Amino acid sequence: MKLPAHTTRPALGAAAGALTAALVLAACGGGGAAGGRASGSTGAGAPETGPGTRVTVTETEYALKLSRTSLTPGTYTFVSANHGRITHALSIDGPGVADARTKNIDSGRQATLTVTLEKGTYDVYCPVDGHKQLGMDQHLKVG
Ligand SMILES: [Cu+2]
Repeated sequence: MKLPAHTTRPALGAAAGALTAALVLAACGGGGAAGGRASGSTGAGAPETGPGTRVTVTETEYALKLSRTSLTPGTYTFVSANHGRITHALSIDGPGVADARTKNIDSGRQATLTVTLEKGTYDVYCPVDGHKQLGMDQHLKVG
């Protein structure tokens, strides 16, 4: 009985990959109205969606806007939406988090970054060349 399941392992791996891609696409497609809390209950093992409390980061040229700038210690999933016209990304640096970053985010897309924050001050910025210096830089207090 177990043999057939064993032989399908590569196919299952591919299916999991496709599922992850589908989830990412779904996240990019909007549909925020359906409610963000549902996505965490799928248990599909997709770390991209993240288990943490959501914090929204809106990116434009050249600014970052966080939905919250004061947090308590814990795990957070930063949902970074690029509302600008050029490519951005999101990076977080601080206690226990060393320059964690999303992949590059094209205009109109979004990406998530899950980190565990401790007490302290974190630097939330865009790691794309020069953008931090141009103003895509925010401090986040955790305490
Ligand atoms: Cu940028």
